[in-house]
Amino acid sequence: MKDFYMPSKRTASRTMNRRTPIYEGKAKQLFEGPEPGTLIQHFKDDATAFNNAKRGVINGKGVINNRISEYIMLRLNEIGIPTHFIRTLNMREQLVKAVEIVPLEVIVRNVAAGSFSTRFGVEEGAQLPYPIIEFCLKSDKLGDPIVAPEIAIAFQWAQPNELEDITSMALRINDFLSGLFLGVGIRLVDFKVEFGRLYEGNTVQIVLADEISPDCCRLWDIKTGEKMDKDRFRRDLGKVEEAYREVAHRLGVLAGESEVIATAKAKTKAKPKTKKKSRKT
Ligand code: ADP
Ligand code: AIR
Ligand code: ASP
Repeated sequence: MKDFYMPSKRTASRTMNRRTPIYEGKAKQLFEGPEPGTLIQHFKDDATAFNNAKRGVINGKGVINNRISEYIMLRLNEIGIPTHFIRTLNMREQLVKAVEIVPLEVIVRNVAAGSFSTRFGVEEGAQLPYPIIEFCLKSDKLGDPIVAPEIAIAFQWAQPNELEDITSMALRINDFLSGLFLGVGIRLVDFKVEFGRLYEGNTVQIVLADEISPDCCRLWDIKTGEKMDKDRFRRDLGKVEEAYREVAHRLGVLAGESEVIATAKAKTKAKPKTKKKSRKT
């Protein structure tokens, strides 16, 4: 007998597809948020490197990056860095404030690695005398070329005062994250962040946007020097999923694979709610 209350397949799929997609990126998707000025950021397992030249999937990456980025954005907010993060919605999604992205990738380096080592012939692992900031134009087509601040200002990609705000925030983020990772036995080698303009009433403010996760940081184990980030994927080093999970585990945001599986099962079973100990710090 047909269950009268069961929605038909058509109705169910219509309900599930109601969100308006805004943008499909390489690692994330953006959907229209529930309130004006908000977006839903969906973290995928897709991985790309070298500006889309290499493609693959890192199983569970989206879940882990969602958690790590939430944790870091919240901690940064506590020390006065304004961010786009509002709240986590589910395992792969977070609600964020919609911003106008400044089209620059802001890279902070503590230790020579990656393209820096290649460009200047400096051995990977050489400690830099102080943190070095590089700006790259956000353009996959052009291969994210490095831009001098003068060029960014000349082409109005950013105003001089915005570059000042971005630089000082990037250095504060670096100080804070270096300490945070050091505390869990990880060396923060370098990272990439993105900033955006948040328009509220008559004001516009530069805020940290996008994500901070092993996709956009170089993280090396202090004791062994082992890489715990996307370089494992870029360089075919293997144990990619394990490395991402280990970072999450050390930060205390994911107990382990069992939690991902348990949460997924709990969702499908829809058991009556029981009081659980909060994991939030
Ligand atoms: P890509 O665009 O390089 O493929 P992603 O797959 O990570 O990168 O897609 C996420 C996109 O969303 C990025 O282009 C990023 O600049 C943009 N973005 C991140 N946070 C916000 C935000 N709060 N408002 C608007 N756009 C954002
Ligand atoms: N990055 C740059 N573009 C995209 C990303 N994710 C990050 C890398 C690395 C830092 O920026 O993950 O942490 C410097 O990268 P590179 O390749 O310029 O050495
Ligand atoms: N994020 C860029 C890409 O997806 C660069 C990189 O991570 O290597 O290709």
